[in-house]
Amino acid sequence: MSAELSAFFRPHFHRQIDSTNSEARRLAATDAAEGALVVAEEQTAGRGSRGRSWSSPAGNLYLSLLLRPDCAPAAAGQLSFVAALALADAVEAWLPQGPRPRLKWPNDVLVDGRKLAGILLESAMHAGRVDWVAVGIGVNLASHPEGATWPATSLAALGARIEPAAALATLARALEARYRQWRAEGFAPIRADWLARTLGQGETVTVALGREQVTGRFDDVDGEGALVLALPDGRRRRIASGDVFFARAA
Ligand code: BT5
Repeated sequence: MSAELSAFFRPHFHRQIDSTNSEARRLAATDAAEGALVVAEEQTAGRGSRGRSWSSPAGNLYLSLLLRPDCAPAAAGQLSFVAALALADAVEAWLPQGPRPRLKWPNDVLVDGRKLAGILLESAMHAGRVDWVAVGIGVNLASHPEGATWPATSLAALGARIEPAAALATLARALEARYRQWRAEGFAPIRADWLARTLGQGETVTVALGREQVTGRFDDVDGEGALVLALPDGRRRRIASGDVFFARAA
């Protein structure tokens, strides 16, 4: 695969790999610079969050971008909102008409209530600062799995045929633009644009946190990207990571 990419990116293309995030982690260990971009046509061990797997047959897009934002650890999670928003920008370009992409906290991209893309952020710290962040993104272009926990979709199923190289060019542009915006202006405009596209704000949601489940009204996302729930007893609870389910169908 080859794609037109700006000078910000140093691409590493693979026909097949275990996981682009694992490769980004290996590159980070060899002191690769920010902008290293691992792209694979197919993954044999694509990963979701919390040990889940990501279905990764050929025909879809799998990439991981290595960033070195030199920020405090608490700010690193903001990059998953940067990535989700960039994906939404790209999906708007791929689907100029019809259903709009919507964002589900923390970083799923849904179209028609179905999951089109997933994001996996991994990072390492050094001396109290963020050393590197790998932003892993999978986009279902040609196919999507049936029977996933959350119903899935693909651009093909939505009527758009986009080749991986063309999808990569669009998404890379959007990622670079949103990352530069975050660096220059901070989290506030990212958070505002993300909230404008989110699903379920003001509604009752249930968040699965490992063995515990919390139900409350989705009030806000705070300055660090945590979900803020208003609980039935009037307390507010801040949640840093978990899986959100809506009371009504999305
Ligand atoms: C995610 O996890 O949504 C993050 C996925 C990140 C994948 C990219 S691909 C490039 C890079 N390299 C990697 O190894 N990973 C990243 P999570 O929210 O945990 O969702 C995983 C769950 O979604 C699974 O348990 C399935 O139920 C479902 N699923 C698996 N494959 C899917 C797919 N292709 N499309 C939609 N849903 C899927």
